[in-house]
Amino acid sequence: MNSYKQKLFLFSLILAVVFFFSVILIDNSLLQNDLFAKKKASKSSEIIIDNSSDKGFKTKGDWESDGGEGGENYGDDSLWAYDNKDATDEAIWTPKLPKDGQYKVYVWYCGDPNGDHAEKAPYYVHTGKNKKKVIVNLTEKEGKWNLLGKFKMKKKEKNYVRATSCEDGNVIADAVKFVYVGKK
Ligand SMILES: [Ca+2]
Repeated sequence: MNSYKQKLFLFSLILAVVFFFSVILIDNSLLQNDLFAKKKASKSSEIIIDNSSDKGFKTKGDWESDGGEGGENYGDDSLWAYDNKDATDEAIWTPKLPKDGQYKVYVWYCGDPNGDHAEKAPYYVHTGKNKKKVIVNLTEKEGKWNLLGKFKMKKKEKNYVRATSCEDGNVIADAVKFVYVGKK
């Protein structure tokens, strides 16, 4: 082997070794992240219900998909209902709660590229026979979890979040999250 071939061989060998260890390191870190995510999810008892994929979601009246064009959607898309003073369109997110206790409830909604979303969108949190109305400004804080409040819930009772159309602008139905935060 002449010196050029030796150098080429050595160089290839080093590349192969570096590549081999990179693959192992990346694989291991993905595995760690996956394990961490699973551990975190089970510890916090978090339930997410999205319009596009989950059984706990249903609508009444007229809702249309934005096809993901609003941007900042949770999952593939969001639904929207035209402004309508009769509040005849409803979206309902019903969780299957693991246990009785306090839950923080969050809502996620997509972006507002046409500037026609409601600033005073009504979301109602129903807990058994009680109901709390929370007004949400859908023209800001899009594409993230926004807290509606902390609520005491019993798993045997009917607990759900309901959004209705309103005359202030378009209302969005995207995702809702329930996070168990303790017994009291
Ligand atoms: Ca969605």
